[in-house]
Order: sequence, then C-alpha cells, then structure tokens
Amino acid sequence: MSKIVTIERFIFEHQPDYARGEFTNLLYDIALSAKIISQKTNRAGLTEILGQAGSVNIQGEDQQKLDVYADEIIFKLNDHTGRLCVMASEEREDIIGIPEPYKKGSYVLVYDPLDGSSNIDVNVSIGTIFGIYRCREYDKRGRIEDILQPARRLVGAGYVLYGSSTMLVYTTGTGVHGFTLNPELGEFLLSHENMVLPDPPSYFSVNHAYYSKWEKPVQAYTDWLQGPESPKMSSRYIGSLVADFHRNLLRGGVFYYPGEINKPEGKIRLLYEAGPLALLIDQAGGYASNGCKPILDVEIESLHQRTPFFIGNRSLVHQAEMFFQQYSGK
Ligand code: P6P
Repeated sequence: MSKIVTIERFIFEHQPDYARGEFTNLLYDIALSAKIISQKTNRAGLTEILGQAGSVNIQGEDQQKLDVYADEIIFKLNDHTGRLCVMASEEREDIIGIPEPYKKGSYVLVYDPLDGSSNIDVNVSIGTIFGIYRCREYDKRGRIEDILQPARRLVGAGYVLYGSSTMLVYTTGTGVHGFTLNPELGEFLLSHENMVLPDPPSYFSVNHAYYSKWEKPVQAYTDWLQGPESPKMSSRYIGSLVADFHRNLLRGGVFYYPGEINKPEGKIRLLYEAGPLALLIDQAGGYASNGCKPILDVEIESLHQRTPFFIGNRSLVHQAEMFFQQYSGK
C-alpha cells in the first residue's frame, strides 16, 4: 500500500527549520479554512447559500453568499491565532487589522476567498487563492506597508480548487505540491508531489470575446497561438481563474487576461490573484508576466490594483512579451 501522507505531516516534514512554528501552523489554518469552505461549496445547490448576498464588494461586484461566507471563515480562523500581523481580502476595501485583544504575529495573509464566484450558481469550479508574506517591521502592528510588497517577497502561496474534488496546491519555495481532500476522513492527502509544468504545452486559455478590444500585440499574440508557428494546442477557457490555472499546471499551457485599449490594467488583481499564482508557476518551472516584466517584480501600489496577466510555460509567455516589444513605440 502506498504511503498515506496528510498535508499536516507533509508541511511539518518539509518546512525550513525557521518555520517550524507560526508559518507551519498558518498553513494548517488555511487547510482547515479550505475544508470548511469546501463543505459549504459542495452543498451550495442544496442550501440557502446560493445566490447573491444582496451586498456589493469593493470591486463593485454583487457579492455571492458563498463569497461572504468564505471571507468570514478565513478571517475568523486567522484573526486570533497570533500568527498574523495583518490581512487583506478581495472582499474588503481596506487592510484587516488583528483585533486588539489578540497577539500579533510575524506573517501577512492576502487572499481571494472565492474567485470565480459568478460561476457558483452554474456549478462551475471555483477557488480560493492565498499568499503569505513576512511583516516588514516586526515591532509595529500590521500596516499597509506590510501588505504592499512585490510577489517576489512571498514566502508562501497557493490555491484551493473546489471542483469534482477539492484540491489544495501550495508552495513555500521548495516546489509545488498538491493535496486532494478525502471528505470521509476530512483530510487533505498528498496526491501531486513536486508538480512541474509539462512541456510541450496543451492549452491556451483566453476569453476570445474581447479580441476586438485588445491592443495590437495581444491580437498578434493570439493569432500566433492559433497559427502554424506555435506548439499545437487546444483552446480551453472556463472563466474561473483557479480552474484555468490548475488545468494548465497539470497539462501545460498559457492563460492570459490582457488589458484592453480602454482598460489597460486588465481585470486580474495583482496582490491576491496574479502574485501568488506567479510564485506557484515560477516554482513549477513556468513564468508570469504583465506583458513587459515579471509579475513577481511588479510594484504593488494599492490593495485592489489590477494587472494584465500572462502565465504558463516560459516560452509561451516570453512570446507574448516579444509581441509587446515588437509593437512598442508603433
Ligand atoms: P471574464 C472571475 O470573476 C474572474 O476574476 C476570474 O476567475 C476569471 O479568470 C475571470 O474573472 C473571467 O473573466 O471577463 O472572461 O468573464
């Protein structure tokens, strides 16, 4: 019988020595949040949790009840543990301080509690994305400066995919590892150790409906992907970032959500979507860019800052950068 490795055992056995305490337990807390959210997500069609919460989030998007629930779960499982100095969520306008009675810790958690939530009501896979930084100044309680750090400073990143099965995929800088939830046991079990981006790639993933709104380099790149000079690939687009990313991580490919002529910043958020995924793909042998520079090095100037986003096999993302260079100044 093959070895059964729970996420708790794997985290403990693979953490650098400095991380035996707070950091290791922080990852446990995230795994617990994922189990609870998964339990609700898998029953969304059966309970009152479906549909909109009647509120609107900072993005001006209708908040789905499950969005709000997932955000609350992650907050409540982390606000009192003494492991964090500050948090930030896609669902909340400002940084989330650690309430006074609780001890502050030395890590920062940024998260998108339920990305792709517009897909909830049509039963399409959705996901949680998270990133972990160290606080910049330990002796000060969490401030915006602790949050606005480039993704290259992340010490951990990952996502949870609530699909046909619930998977948690994370990195702490020593490879990318995937765990599948066994709902009977309530345990995440190691299922994908050391995930490496396959090459040649199988898919390119973009919403073609926006082709006419794209700048010339993006149109040229999209034409190239479908032409004879690029690797032979299929087009797949789920419209749920974590699901599209996960498929490409397993099969190889490129996902991109570019800017538009009238909306050059694009849609994907830098802090809690593009940044953590950029660390993951880097650790899996791929690359993420905004079209001109590595996502890992893009300065984060505001919590909900958006960025054009190209992520996947290094050769495919570099090709996108080459089209931007070719058209620059034209
Ligand atoms: P579009 C979900 O709202 C999301 O932020 C990502 O999960 C997804 O990749 C993207 O938007 C889909 O956007 O404009 O193609 O529907």
